[in-house]
Amino acid sequence: MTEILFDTIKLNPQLTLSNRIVMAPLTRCMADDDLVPTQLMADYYARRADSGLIISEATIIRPDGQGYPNTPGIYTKDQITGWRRVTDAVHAKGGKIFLQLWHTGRVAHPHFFKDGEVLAPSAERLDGSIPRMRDLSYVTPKPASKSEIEKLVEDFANAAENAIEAGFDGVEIHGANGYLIDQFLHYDTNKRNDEYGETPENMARFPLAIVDAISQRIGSERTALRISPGAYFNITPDARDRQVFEYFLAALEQRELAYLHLGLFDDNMTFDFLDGSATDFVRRHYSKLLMGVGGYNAETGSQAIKNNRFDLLAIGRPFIANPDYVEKVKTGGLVREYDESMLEQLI
Ligand code: FNR
Ligand code: 8K6
Repeated sequence: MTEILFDTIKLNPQLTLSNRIVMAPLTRCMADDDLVPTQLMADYYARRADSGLIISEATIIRPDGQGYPNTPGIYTKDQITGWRRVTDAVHAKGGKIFLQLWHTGRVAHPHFFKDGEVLAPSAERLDGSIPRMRDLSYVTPKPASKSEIEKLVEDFANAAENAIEAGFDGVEIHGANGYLIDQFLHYDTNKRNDEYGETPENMARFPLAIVDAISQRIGSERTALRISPGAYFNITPDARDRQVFEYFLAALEQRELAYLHLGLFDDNMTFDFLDGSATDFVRRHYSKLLMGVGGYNAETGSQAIKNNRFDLLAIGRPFIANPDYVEKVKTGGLVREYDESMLEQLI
């Protein structure tokens, strides 16, 4: 039934995955106070090295990208050294690992960094406050200037280069879940009237500039991207977003990325303006390697691959609960149910 998950799959000429089960990126807030990955994190990732690919927890490209406590970074020497410990541990067990590159945009909070402002496409404040830090309400961001946008592109590329120096097999750009890149792609958060706003071509300009700058720096075959065409987290959907994503996906189709990944918590969710699920929308507009996610188990994920909805299956919460998830799928072992209390510890 689930044999299809154990097919090998080629991401690029140099990288073949031993199976199609991918560990989804999972923020755990366990880096040290300098945002350096710890030995406990290296051990945690190494225990999951038998997945076809691990995608690291979202990792900030620079200080003003931070929106949650103790999320790791990839912009200091110590952070690169800390991540090297993780990639060595994963590689020693035969695994492959990509780093997820993150800037939270308007979801950032000045509580976490000393200098600089909260940057976003437009001065549109997110309602609410930081999970588990409820006294920290979100602030009204400053619309990024053209030179600030160019600097952000440069810093994403520098972070990708640092990831390669730290031993990663590639990077996944976090363009999903309502963070900075996604904020440019939706009308709810992008009210600009310059060359970064108003039309699909303009709204896709910053995301594509990041994809291209990183591809140029480390190779497009080591560059991947996660997107959320259907806004569902940190952003309100707008029917006009469809045209933005149609334009964006056509442009991505012209590039040779390692894979494209849906940003979703639940793939049963449908969006009227996308005529159904975000996954099926992307599949119709993009023909290359696609990673699905959101509420799957091995059986439903295998079925979705057989039905040609996507090619690779990312698994999130079950991997938090089961370090030996892949082995359990292979042998029919009992998969432990995830619950939120498991976030307190790295098992
Ligand atoms: C997430 N998710 C997530 N996504 C992402 O792109 N970067 C991240 O750092 C995180 N962090 C994160 C933390 C926690 C605790 C959860 C539960 C989720 C989303 C995750 O990658 C995945 O899309 C969802 O969990 C849905 O997949 P599952 O859990 O249903 O298999
Ligand atoms: C992407 C980084 C997230 C960092 C926070 C860590 C805790 C996440 C816990 C899960 C949050 C669930 C949000 C579900 C949104 C679905 C809305 C329909």
